[in-house]
Amino acid sequence: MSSAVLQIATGNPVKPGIAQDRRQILRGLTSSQKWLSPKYFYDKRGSELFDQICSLPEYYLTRTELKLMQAHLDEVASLVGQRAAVIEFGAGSNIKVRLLLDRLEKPAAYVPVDISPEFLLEQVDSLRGDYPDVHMQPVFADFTQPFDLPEHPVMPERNLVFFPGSTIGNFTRAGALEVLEVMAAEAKPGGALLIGVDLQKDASILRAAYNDSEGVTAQFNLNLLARLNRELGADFDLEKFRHQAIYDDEERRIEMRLLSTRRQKVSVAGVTIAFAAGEYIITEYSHKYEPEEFHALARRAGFCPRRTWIDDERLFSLQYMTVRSQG
Ligand code: AVJ
Repeated sequence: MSSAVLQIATGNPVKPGIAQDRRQILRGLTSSQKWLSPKYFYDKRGSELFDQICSLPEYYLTRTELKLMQAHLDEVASLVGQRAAVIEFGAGSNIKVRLLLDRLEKPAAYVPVDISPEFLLEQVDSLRGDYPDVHMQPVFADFTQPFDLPEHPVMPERNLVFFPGSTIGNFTRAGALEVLEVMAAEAKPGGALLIGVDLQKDASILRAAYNDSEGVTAQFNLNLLARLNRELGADFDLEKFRHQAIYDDEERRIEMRLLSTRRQKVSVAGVTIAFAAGEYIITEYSHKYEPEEFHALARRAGFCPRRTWIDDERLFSLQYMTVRSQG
């Protein structure tokens, strides 16, 4: 096969960039509490900065998850069995999918699901040559809503939904339940989920992870404004905004903000947005769970937790669960 055919699951035309998200972006910026979705972080520059974050000494998430995967994927493979279709929510890190496909027994298909057509094609093109027997079928969709799965030339034994990186933490607890419900519906009875979930821990460790000493996370956060300047013709002055990441004890989450250091007006896609001095835009939540709390949430979504692997420092968890059969 030459280049990948995109499944259009949303009915929307496939266009790169955020211009078509203008309305959602303006809705957030004109709310009384201003917000922007973290899904817009990942343009080319944002993805480069995120890669840098992943190798920061303070950012324990990625390396701990990779260690857990290295140590336990053989067990995952024996639980999953032969000819699984791997459905990845978000076209994420190449390294993690490769680790998984390398360990699974005769995987039948790989289906990344993402809102970015560029990332989908890149992901699949970089894997295709190395996994000639795995049917690669990217799906262009917003995975927070149910979507149709493609057919495969080899009938998979079961679906394995893969959602690494604790991206589930971006959602509120209520939102995470909904995403888990979509995953259970996509995995289907007999299917399974392998998910990375970041754990509650000492707030000082969490604050350091999102306020790194090199300021990479600050650049990552501020790049969101640079992206609105580039793609929506906004005129944010990046010198007049500051990165902030606080830990909210009650909600058990990191909250990332872009704080206006003065009273100012900004134009976004032709709309004027006023900021008071000290007013901020919420750009990301990163929720932290106790393992049992996440199990309870997963059970409500129709999963049966089977295995949870946690590192010795109790920083991060890798969880394997199966879809509960009806009744
Ligand atoms: C990719 C959503 C898991 O919440 O830790 C890293 C993104 N934001 N540093 C996270 C992120 C700031 C990350 N996730």
